[in-house]
Amino acid sequence: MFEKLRSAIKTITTTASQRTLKEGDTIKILTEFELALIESDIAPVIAENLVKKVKETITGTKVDRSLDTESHLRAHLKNVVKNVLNEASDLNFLKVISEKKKTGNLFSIVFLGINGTGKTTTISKIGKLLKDNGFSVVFAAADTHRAGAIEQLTEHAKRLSLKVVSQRYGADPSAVARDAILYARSHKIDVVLIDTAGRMQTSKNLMDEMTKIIQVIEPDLKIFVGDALAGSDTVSQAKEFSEYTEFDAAILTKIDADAKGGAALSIISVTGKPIIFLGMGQEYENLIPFDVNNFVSSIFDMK
Ligand SMILES: Nc1nc2c(ncn2[C@@H]2O[C@H](COP(=O)(O)OP(=O)(O)O)[C@@H](O)[C@H]2O)c(=O)[nH]1
Ligand SMILES: [Mg+2]
Repeated sequence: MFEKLRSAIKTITTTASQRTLKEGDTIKILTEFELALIESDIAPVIAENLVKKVKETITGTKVDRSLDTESHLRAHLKNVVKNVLNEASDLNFLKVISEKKKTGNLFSIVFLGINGTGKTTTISKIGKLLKDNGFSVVFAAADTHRAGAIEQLTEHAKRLSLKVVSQRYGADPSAVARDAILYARSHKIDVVLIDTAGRMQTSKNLMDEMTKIIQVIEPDLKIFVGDALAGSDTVSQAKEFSEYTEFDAAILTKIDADAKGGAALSIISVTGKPIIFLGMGQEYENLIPFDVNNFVSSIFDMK
């Protein structure tokens, strides 16, 4: 996982340790580090900020070369990255849902993101996860634009033995979502998962549509779904969606397909919102909780 980012960090720290460190060398190493971060899909402004922080913490600390410059440098970088990640808000997904359930009220989640990032697939995975954890679930097929979108969600619902609420193509997505909420209330369902249409970055109509769904439904959670493979594009989508919809958390998909890893760090840093799950493939089980410590270890700790 995140092999590219991991090997960039390894290269930099190893190179650094093989040099006889002189004044000025740190700057050179840090510049190389910054470039490596950017190549691993970390947004330039974040890379710069990280390097600045490393510079601040490393200045004045004495590197005992006989000890191990490499681990010294790596430990610094690791701390800085960890602190950045820990600045984001926190969300215990299953816990917040379970707490709402105890009050006897319905929990609704809207999934947002552009076409093809994995929203529908992720909703199915979440549907299975919730079902396995004892929650009753209904899907709302509120992507009424994309050909095949309703059938795709319906097929997943069938396989998972879950109910899907849908209307015809072209129907008002807010109306579909509202229908699903009414259905869930009258059937005492715990959670409604609302699929939405992907917004092309230029299409204001679709963005307005998302805003309308959010206003009508007032969901308990708004989750942004981003494709890790799209790297820096995903970071700018996250930024834009965050500004328009103020989403609560993100899920990054396609991590299995050799994603570089920088997008994860950038999204958290840019939006201040946590990543709660990683999509690791096309099967229902291929969804793992995102954990800051694991992420940081997977990048920094040498095996
Ligand atoms: N490898 C991989 N493919 C995924 C993952 N999540 C979704 N996909 C695939 O990405 C494509 C688009 O997914 P879809 O859920 O339809 O995206 P949507 O347009 O956002 O609803 C499909 O072919 C999915 O099977 C993942 O975690 N890993
Ligand atoms: Mg879809």
